[in-house]
Amino acid sequence: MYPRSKATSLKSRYNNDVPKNYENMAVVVALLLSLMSILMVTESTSAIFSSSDKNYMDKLCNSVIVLDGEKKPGSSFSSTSNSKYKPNTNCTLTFKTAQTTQRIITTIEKIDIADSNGATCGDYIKIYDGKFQGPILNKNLAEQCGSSTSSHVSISNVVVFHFFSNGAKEATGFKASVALHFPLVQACPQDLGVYLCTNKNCISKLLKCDGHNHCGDNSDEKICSIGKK
Ligand SMILES: [Ca+2]
Repeated sequence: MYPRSKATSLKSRYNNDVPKNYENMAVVVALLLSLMSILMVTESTSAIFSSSDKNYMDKLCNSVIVLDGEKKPGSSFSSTSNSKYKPNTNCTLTFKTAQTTQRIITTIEKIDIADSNGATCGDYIKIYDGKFQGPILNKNLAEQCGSSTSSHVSISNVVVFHFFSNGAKEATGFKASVALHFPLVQACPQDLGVYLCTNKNCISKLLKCDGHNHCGDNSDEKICSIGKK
């Protein structure tokens, strides 16, 4: 038998240890739960953005896609999933910002549209600012067919891509990206979840290092950690 003082001390240690163990377990469970939630968020975020590689304009004709700072701050798409676009295509794809103060950066990342003859494009991609057949964002005709890439920032909060091909020559088409630009976010600080491009466009940090030129000058894809594009 232990002396009373020692027994009391053991008992008191036992009594103290039990809640501590539960406390520790609770901390571990809380950590596991928060880790799971982080993993789930990461997974759903990457799911949103990896799916952008599967966006094809010929499957999205007449769609309207809303860009939202938290859920969908940008996207990218190709003209077609086929090796060449089809003749006689007449297709529009509209992007709108969730908030009217936001603007849209449009970037033609790659372009191979056949059937151009100097300033005349048989097939073309036109980008309208505001509404279909409104002001043209990519005004330079050379940027609407042929092989010149380009980037523009909208004046309104709506852009409409219009892809047209006639019945003659076809080619591989184009790859484009769009990104929300936040002109009202002062200095575009990273701690607000945004990224200041070299060309001063302010995009969501989520669009950095995902393999698509969202800034327009590709600065969001230039300094990336190993293993990322
Ligand atoms: Ca990007």
